[in-house]
Amino acid sequence: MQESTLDLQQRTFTWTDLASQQREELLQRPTQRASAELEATVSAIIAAVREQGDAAVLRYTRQFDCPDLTELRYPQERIDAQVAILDNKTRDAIDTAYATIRRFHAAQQPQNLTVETAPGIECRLNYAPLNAVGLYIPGGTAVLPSTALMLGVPAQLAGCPRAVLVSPPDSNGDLAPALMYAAQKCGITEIYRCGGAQAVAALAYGTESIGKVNKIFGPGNSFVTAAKQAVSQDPAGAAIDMPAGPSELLVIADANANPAYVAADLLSQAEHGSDSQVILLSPCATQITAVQQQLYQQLEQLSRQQIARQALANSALIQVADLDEAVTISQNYAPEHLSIQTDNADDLAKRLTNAGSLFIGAYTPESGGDYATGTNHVLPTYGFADTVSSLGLLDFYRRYTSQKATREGLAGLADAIVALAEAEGLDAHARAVTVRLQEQEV
Ligand code: HSO
Ligand code: ZN
Repeated sequence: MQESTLDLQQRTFTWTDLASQQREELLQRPTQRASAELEATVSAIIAAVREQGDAAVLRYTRQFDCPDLTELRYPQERIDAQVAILDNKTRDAIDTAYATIRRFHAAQQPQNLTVETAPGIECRLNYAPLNAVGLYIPGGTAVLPSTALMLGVPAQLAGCPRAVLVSPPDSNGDLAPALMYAAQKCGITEIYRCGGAQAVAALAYGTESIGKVNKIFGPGNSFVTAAKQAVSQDPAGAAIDMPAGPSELLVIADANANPAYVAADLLSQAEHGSDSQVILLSPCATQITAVQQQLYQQLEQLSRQQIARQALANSALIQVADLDEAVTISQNYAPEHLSIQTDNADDLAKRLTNAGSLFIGAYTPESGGDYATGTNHVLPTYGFADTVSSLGLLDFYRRYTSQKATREGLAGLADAIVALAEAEGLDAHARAVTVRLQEQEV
């Protein structure tokens, strides 16, 4: 898209002027490439990986990433060599981010529970770390070592016995030094050089060199997302963290917000991808005009301005009647990230529950949470934030229960169990209780 074609005035609306269908269209996410064609391509890739294992994964990786790759596993000497060349500034930044993310996630450690639900009946809720987790780190237009921390830190804290990292290599067959350092901090040594649907299939079903995992985490492009969906629906495949889509940010700003901050935040999500979506809700027309000007000005300084421009073309600057209307719209849209830049940001935040993560007040840029405040940046998109949680330590555990009854405990519940079994017409259920209580106590 050319510079001249971005007309922000055309992306500016007044909510009360819009008919309900227009409102719906405006807040629709950019269409995902979940076409029949995409699904067919992905299922062909998955089938090839299941049939041919490493040979198929290597073939796709040579085709898309590194023409001469002969081995998927990234050898430890090359990992160490990459870590050794990382500059100190990035190393220190990763150390800082690792510490805050670890602090926030360590506090989420689940506690097993034991409850005596009736005399002689003990019920337990137990948490067990997932046995093998696959961490997908996208390649493509930006290398994201921060995502390795967001997935690797909770995997490490949960004590998952196996944590495997996959990421598409560069054309020399290498993975970025910062990514390797982040992996090393998280204690990840099992690293494979592959990406896309082929990497997801390899993790889900296993190949000669890549052992199967139980659950696959991490964001990716539309091929990765479609592959994750497909393998999660197959009992022989693997579970997934959440349906992930393009980045989203909704900002609520009042007249006193700083338009330079608001624009900078909108651009920080717009630069992720041309399918990112950013939305501004403000009751103040002057604020919206000032944000428009800032967007044009700041765009000029961005290395990824073409991407940001395309994302802005999908986005909306909306004048609302008041902050109550902004709350209603935001709750309905359920954004991945929600930034509140208003005088009463804390109060407003209490009413804004449908979002992956909230960024409260003028000094909390969304990018802070992307890297270093400590919250997880893997968040539900596409409006799933009204039911799906942001990624956390618990996602690396499974929960299961146990119960133990004494003879007296069973006797105390016997009438209830037998009556319910009879009400359901399930005689054997009732008998499993009565047979025990008929016997003489030994
Ligand atoms: N904002 C992204 C995460 C990220 N940002 C990684 C920078 N690096 C999630 O929507
Ligand atoms: Zn980001």
